[in-house]
Amino acid sequence: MASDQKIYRASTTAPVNIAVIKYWGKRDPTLNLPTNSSLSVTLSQSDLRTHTTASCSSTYRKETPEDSLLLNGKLEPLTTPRSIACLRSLRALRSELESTNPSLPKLSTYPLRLASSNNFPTAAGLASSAAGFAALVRAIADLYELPQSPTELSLIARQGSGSACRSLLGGYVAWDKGSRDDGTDSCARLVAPKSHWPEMRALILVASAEQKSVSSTAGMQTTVKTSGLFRQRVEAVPQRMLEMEKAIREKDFEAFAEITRKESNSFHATCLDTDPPIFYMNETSKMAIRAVEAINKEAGRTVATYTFDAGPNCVIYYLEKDWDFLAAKLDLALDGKEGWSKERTSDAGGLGV
Ligand code: 2P0
Repeated sequence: MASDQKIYRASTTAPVNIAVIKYWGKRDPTLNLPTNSSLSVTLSQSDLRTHTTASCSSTYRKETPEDSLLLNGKLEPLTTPRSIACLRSLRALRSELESTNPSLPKLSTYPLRLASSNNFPTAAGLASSAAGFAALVRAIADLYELPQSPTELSLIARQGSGSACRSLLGGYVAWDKGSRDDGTDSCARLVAPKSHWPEMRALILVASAEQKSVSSTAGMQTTVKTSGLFRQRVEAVPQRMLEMEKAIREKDFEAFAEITRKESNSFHATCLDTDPPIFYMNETSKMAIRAVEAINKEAGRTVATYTFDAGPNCVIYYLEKDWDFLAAKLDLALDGKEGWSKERTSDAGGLGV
């Protein structure tokens, strides 16, 4: 029988998610098991997403026998322990399929080629690793025709980058920290689909597209070791998770907004309490906070809330009905101010999948 010369291919996109209850701290750095549960809102794929094509072929063995990744046009190693963990788990699932159905091509034995691109700055605190690993896992799972659910695949994506597990599901997504040592219950869970709260919108104010100076992985490890505030935070988060889920279930924007901004500020206070301190927000970020606080005060109600990840860029959540008011006031408060890029995304896109 002629050997299989075919090139097998699958493409997918995965969205960015922005946490409103933050993941910060690992109880097991190898398996990426977190010290607290977290919750995020999935952004629209028309605004921020990773596109990934996965292919494999027996013919690749002759050219480049190793697995490879082309990220934004640059060849990157797929030899990090995280990538290896993801590929090993996906190959194991494909291999199971092949052993129960011997007529299937032995894709699990072929070298993999991945080509991935982001339509936003990589590693600038815009959750690029989340979308990146989610797209990698989804693309290979599609290539291998795996029957596993998004929640099951989230266990694999988590090993690539913790926050990636939340990008496999759309809408409002929790990552339950789980209690088992092997991590088999530390996975993503759908809190509500996007359609549950269609008025919700996200706006990103880009303060800097530069790569962050302290990676999340390194930063959170130092925080766990050195911050006293971190221990208080870990105790406070479970109650906040419950309140946030309730706010989302009841579409209570006032409560959603309050928890979101307090949680962001608690996370950044913990970063500051780390030794040496970690500064993700800058003066430009603080300008955005003051602007949102002033806009809410002027409106006499909560029109918008803000959150910052491991970087200076600001994500503002608001309801569609308030866009005209918010946009006009933000323009007044921020336009022309030093440090702000005029670039704004997601203002009309709403939330994803
Ligand atoms: C989050 N962040 O919940 C929080 C908020 C940053 C601040 O998840 O080491 O890139 O790859 O598991 O997922 C960033 O952490 O870290 C993150 P690793 P990851 O979105």
